[in-house]
Amino acid sequence: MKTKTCRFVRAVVRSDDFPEDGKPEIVFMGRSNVGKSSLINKVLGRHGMARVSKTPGRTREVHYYLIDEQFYLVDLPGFGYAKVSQAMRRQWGKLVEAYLSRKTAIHLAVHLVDSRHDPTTLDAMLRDALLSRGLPTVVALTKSDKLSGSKIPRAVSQARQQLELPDDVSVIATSSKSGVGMAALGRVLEDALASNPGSPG
Ligand SMILES: Nc1nc2c(ncn2[C@@H]2O[C@H](COP(=O)(O)OP(=O)(O)OP(=O)(O)O)[C@@H](O)[C@H]2O)c(=O)[nH]1
Ligand SMILES: [Mg+2]
Repeated sequence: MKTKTCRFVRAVVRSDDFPEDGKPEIVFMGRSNVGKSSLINKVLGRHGMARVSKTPGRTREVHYYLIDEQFYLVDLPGFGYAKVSQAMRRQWGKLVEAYLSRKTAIHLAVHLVDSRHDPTTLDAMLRDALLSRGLPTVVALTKSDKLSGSKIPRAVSQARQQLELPDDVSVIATSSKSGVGMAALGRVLEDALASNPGSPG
């Protein structure tokens, strides 16, 4: 997607610290190390904007990037990293719960799933959390550069089946390395920004 300016504005650790300026938000969610920060950078065309981790489970805060002074891209901390303590898991759950409850601001949730692996129980829980709130959702299969071409369509239909996605949720194969899927994802983001959250179409 074409953007002019992009800046990091806030790292939220407390549920009462989310921006309340009414600007639209597009949130990137998925398990730790799935490629959230990389995808944000790639879709913005800004290398190094969102921090890409060398060790998984790094991003512990909700990171807000303000794009063209108009809308936020939100990098949510990843779930499912084994080395995180129970207490941190609970804290993560609370923060995500509080984040998702602010329905009106969220125009789109991008749910990232690794294209090489089956969705996990946590992915199913995230899908439930998004769909039960009626949040517009798109599933991005990440790291598709690691699959041979013929395996990509299969991964897309498998993810759709295994996550039992309704027809209005698209599944897009992406790669932050090769750029595959960025045009399609960019279009979904632009459409979401142009729509009112909660209203069909
Ligand atoms: N081959 C390949 N590697 C990728 C791709 N996207 C991300 N990676 C790698 O996967 C690792 C994790 O990427 P991040 O973007 O930091 O993932 P994240 O989901 O933000 O991770 P956390 O913030 O720790 O939850 C890094 O080593 C990236 O270089 C991709 O499309 N292709
Ligand atoms: Mg990250």
